[in-house]
Amino acid sequence: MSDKDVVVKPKIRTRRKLDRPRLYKVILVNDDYTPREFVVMVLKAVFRMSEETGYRVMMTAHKLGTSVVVVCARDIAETKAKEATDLGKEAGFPLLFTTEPEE
Ligand code: TYC
Repeated sequence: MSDKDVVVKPKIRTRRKLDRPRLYKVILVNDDYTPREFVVMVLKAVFRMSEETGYRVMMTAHKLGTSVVVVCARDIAETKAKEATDLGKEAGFPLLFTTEPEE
């Protein structure tokens, strides 16, 4: 066989998780100071939630400590978490949204 005869071995493998970018969770963290209505207002404004969904997500964080708001691409998750946290900060509240990769 000369150098020019390159034998290409077909690579067949199952799709691995590495092929797709990881998704990120935006998490709402409870605190003792931010008014409930303010949290719902932020969820509606930043995450386009209905009053009902916003109230349910807010109450989950209020009762359990945290609540998953949305799962999306990393850059969107980080931008929205900052936007929502900043709305609280501007109003003088310690409202906090964090992000973490999905398992
Ligand atoms: N715990 C707050 C209160 O009782 C309301 C609240 C709920 C604040 C959820 C933050 O992520 C939060 N006023």
